[in-house]
Amino acid sequence: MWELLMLLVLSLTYFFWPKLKSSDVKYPQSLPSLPLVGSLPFLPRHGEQHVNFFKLQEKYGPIYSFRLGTKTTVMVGHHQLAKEVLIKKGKEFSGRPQLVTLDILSNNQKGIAFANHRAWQLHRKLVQATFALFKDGSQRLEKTICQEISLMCDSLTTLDGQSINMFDLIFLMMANVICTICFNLSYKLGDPEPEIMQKFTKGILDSLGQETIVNIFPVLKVFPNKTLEKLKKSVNIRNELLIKILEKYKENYTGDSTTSMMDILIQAKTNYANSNSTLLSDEYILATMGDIFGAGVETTTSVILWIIAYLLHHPQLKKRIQEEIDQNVGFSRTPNIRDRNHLLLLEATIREVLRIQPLAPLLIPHQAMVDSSISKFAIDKGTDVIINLWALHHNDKEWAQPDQFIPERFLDPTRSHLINPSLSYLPFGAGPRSCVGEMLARQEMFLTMAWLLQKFDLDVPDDGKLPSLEGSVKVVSLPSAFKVKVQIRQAWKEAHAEGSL
Ligand code: STR
Repeated sequence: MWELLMLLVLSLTYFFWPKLKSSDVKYPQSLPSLPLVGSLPFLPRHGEQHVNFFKLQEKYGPIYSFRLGTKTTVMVGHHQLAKEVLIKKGKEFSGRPQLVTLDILSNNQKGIAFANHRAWQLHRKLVQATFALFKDGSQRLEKTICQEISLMCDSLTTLDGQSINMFDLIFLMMANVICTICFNLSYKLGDPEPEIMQKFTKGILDSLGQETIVNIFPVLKVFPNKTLEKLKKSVNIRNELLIKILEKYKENYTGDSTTSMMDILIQAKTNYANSNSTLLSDEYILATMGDIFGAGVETTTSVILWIIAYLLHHPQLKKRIQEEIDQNVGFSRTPNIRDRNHLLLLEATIREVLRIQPLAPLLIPHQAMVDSSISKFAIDKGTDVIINLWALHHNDKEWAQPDQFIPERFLDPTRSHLINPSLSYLPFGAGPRSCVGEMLARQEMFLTMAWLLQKFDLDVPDDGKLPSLEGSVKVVSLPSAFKVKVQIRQAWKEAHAEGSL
């Protein structure tokens, strides 16, 4: 109410006229636009944003723009244009827009995901250095992941035959992998910390998912706003927990070895003492930790639930993946990362889930750092550029029956190797802003599903209720809650009963 009132007052005092553009420069076609409110009245209000923006391509083509307040946003929905933005001109478009909500989350553009230049570059490098620690041939990443999956499988064994929502167990597992990488720390089922983590993550996602007009008219943030309050509260709870972990880590820190992201960040702070020290203050470290935690837990938890949801809809496919596991791995050992070369149907299924249900359907918005162009269109410095990944993944010229779930499209006709059926596929983005955790995520998805399907049958509960395949997008595409009937596989029981192991 306050917001609307203020809007009215503002519209009487201010007039934001669309920018006058010189006639010889060609800009992407724009949706209609009015003073002050811009294209807001012309944007569809119902349904999923990414689907609406995709539909607008029918009228406006694969690149078009709209105005909100004083800002111009360009929407890109074709892979060639998307790659020009993300890769070819990746540096020019590597900025991030400043939004009131994201400023709260990132403590004014600190961290990685929503940070702008200097902070982002340094912290991205340090996170990459952390992942390199786990890539050193010692298979540390694989061991960490497998240890957590093994604990999850133990918990599932005690629930044999029951229909459960697997969210809590998967969330705990993913949180533990990330906490091991960041702090050499993990939690047990029932510990208070994972519960706190679930709560603040939900609070952050719920409030980010809410359209809030302060992102368009930042002056309105001086008025009471429930969404912003909820976001601030959740971010504070997160920071309190992370500060506690950080302090404890520092107490025990000796500097003798480098095994976690905290070690890397503390060492960088010492090494760069003069030049970059403000960029490595506790506030910056906290923001990076928050990003890595949020990105590492929420995305992989959702994607595993999506994979399971699709398998419940396609029980024959699940059976075929299990046969593939039985033939290539058997029951005498657990799956490992080298099995990725053999469990092709499982790998194809993961790729297809990432296609049909991209985790970040609009990626994270980019911003032009300099005057630039996309194809023949001029893009002014400061313009926001959004890549509609959903449009890329659902383009019917690139994908046969794009709305159908067909994992086999990622296999050659003889089903003996994986293929890239289309260039219109960027589940982890691309270029300088691409996902830093891709390798971790791919290992987590593969190993979790291989272990689960080796030992368990995942079926629709006795009430016959199938999971919904329509998620809700709150930055990340989240599946609705659903139950799975978890049963230890007969074949697994028999193999173990024979004492053949
Ligand atoms: C999830 C909730 C949270 O507690 C913190 C974050 C910050 C990083 C975000 C993450 C979020 C959602 C998924 C993001 C990630 C950065 C990269 C990742 C947006 C909001 C993706 O692009 C999928």
